This record gives sequence, C-alpha cells and structure tokens, in this order.
Amino acid sequence: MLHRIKYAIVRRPGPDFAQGLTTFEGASPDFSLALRQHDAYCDALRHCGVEVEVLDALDGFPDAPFVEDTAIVLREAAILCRPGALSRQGEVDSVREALAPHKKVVSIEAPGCVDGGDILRWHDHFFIGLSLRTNPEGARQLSNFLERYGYTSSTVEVGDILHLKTGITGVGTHLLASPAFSKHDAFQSLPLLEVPNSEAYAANSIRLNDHLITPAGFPQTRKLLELLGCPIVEVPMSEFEKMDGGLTCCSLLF
Ligand code: CIR
Repeated sequence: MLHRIKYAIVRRPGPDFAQGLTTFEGASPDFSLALRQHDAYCDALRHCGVEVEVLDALDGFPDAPFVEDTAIVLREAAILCRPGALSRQGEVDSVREALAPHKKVVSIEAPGCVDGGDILRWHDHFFIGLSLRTNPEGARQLSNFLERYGYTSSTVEVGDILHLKTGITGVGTHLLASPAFSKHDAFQSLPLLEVPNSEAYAANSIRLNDHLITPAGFPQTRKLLELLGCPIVEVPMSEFEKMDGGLTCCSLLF
C-alpha cells in the first residue's frame, strides 16, 4: 500500500532563475515560460489530490525552486539537508520555516552534506546516493536518523550524474531507471522499467497517489508507464531541464 500524499511544498522560480547551477550547454531558460511550466506543475500536483503550498521566490538563491534538495520528509519528522553546493546552503532556513508547522525537524550537520535529490525511497528502505553533492558523512548522519525512525538504508555510488534520482525514481510497483542505473547492482533484485538513453531525463517521474506524473515529450517512457495502469499526467519541464532539474526536484511531498 502506498502512503497517501496530502501536501506539497514548492517554490516559485525568481527572475534570477537562469543564474543557478547547471551543466546544460544550450540556451538559458526563458523565465516567463519557466513560470508557466511551474504553474502547470502545481496544477498537476493538485490534480493528484495534493494541497500545494507555493513559497515565494528566494532572493539570491536561483536554485531554490529545486526544494527537493533541502529536506527529506518522513511521516515521523523532516530531515533538513545540508546541500553539497555552497551556493545552495542558504536555502535551508526558509524551508525549515515552511516545514516546522507540519513536522518535527532535525538537521544534517557539517561536515555532512546531503542533497535530497540523492535520496530514493523504496517502501521502508532508502537508497542514499553518494555524489558530488552527498558525502559519506552526510550519508552516515542520514542513515542514523532513518534508523531512529524505523527505516533501513544503503549507499549507492552515483558517478558523474548530478543526483541519484536524476536517473532512477520509484513509480509505485516498479523503479523507473535510465540505462546508467538500471544495471546497477543495488537495484538488480527489484522490479524495474528501463527508459531508453534518448529519454533518460524522463527516468525522473513521480508516482503521486493514484497517478503518475512524467515530463512531456518522452513517448517511449509514457508507453512504459502505461503498463502500470495508472492515469498519467504530463508536465512540460524544458526550462527546468535546462537548469538540471527534473520533476521530483521541484517539490517536497508528504
Ligand atoms: C543544482 O544544480 O543544484 C540545480 N540547478 C538543479 C538541482 C536539481 N535537483 C535535483 O535533481 N534534485
């Protein structure tokens, strides 16, 4: 039984959105299109039965719309992350304020670093990606918190991909993975659907209550997801992709 998600915290992109961190080499994102896509994203979450709290843009923090990286929200508590990119660490205070009315809050402390994008939940187990953003000390602290709340965890080397969930997400009964992760030892015993390399971006999809949300424009991934038998909502994400962000990155769901 999947745990029902009732609430989402998202953050609107600010006018400095294009100044965020990215490895994308093409054109910068179009700010007004990013805002429209963000609205569509919020509508998709609502369509899946979720109440959406939209935080204002955070001045001076162009990557702040990628709220996923700042916290891991459990039923029992919220674990505030310490993002691996220095330019993002100042995002956490405002997320603490947003989460405090909902949850007991605990924090990853220096020298630990964790980005929420590296944390993949599979039932009561958490895969913790070790990446350029999440270090072994952060993983150790996170694993201790998870154990305290009754969950197990294990680490996975992410390699040169930004985050673990850039390439693998949980879509209910299955994992959805790009070829970079589908062959990884850590996931061999689990039911997994593999997206083609040409659609690797769509490996970051969301199972939200009775629906699946997937980025628009990835027909082969959509066909795979149709096998799961849930209604599918597509959201255009081109401007977020230009900033290395995917669907999961843009919300905290609990
Ligand atoms: C960053 O590089 O931190 C942002 N531009 C993108 C973060 C994407 N977040 C995620 O994959 N969870």
